Amino acid sequence: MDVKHLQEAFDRDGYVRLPSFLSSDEIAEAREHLARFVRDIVPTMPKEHVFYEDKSDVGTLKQLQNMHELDEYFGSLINGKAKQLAEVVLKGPVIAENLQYFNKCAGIGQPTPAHQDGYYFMLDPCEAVTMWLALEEVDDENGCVHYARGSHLGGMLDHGRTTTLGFSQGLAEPEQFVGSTNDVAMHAQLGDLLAHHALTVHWASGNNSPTRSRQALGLVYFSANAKEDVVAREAYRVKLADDMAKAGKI
Ligand SMILES: O=C(O)CCC(=O)C(=O)O
Repeated sequence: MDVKHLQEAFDRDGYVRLPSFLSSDEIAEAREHLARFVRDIVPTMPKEHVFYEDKSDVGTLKQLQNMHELDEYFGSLINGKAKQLAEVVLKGPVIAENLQYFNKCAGIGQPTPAHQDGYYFMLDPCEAVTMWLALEEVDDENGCVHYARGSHLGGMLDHGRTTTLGFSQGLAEPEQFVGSTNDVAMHAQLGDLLAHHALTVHWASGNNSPTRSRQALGLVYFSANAKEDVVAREAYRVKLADDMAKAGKI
């Protein structure tokens, strides 16, 4: 790992890309554990941690939260070399906060609204990194992530409620980033890792492929320096779960 190069790129662009962070054998292993997790653990999870495009169809699973707390394999994944990378780009000790699954099902996977993760995290200072590990090939057709290069330098931006399950907050004015000269489409091969700062604006289109899914794992690390507004986060979590249940989405 070229520490200096990674830190410079992360500080300048707000993200880094690590090709082949996991080998194809390691990704095959992760996918086997994912299938086991979906079969054995998902049915026991709180409904606000499991999102489907259509909740009456278990084949449309789109997102899972906090997988590391429920399973040894995912617990060791979040505490392995990805955590070391988080300590490099954030330049200090980190706390492993969340391991998520992101899928966009073939043909029906919805767009991810433009947002900054820090808006959800409620940290002071806003020092955190999210990693996005491709479990398969990802491109424009199946909805790759886009980053707005350098957007982390502009501070926290206004957000508002969206109707997208799993991404309840979106930028109030995404137009200044989407399609701009700093809009970078992050095509990825299986095993590639993208890592972005909590202030980096990012989004994704829907999955327009009739046959290919778009699966990834998200690993979130907070800097040990960052203080969480635990009360505000919990109040938001409770309100959101209530809103989603009332809307019949979970
Ligand atoms: O997978 C996506 O579409 C978005 C993921 C995301 O927002 C994140 O990793 O922070």
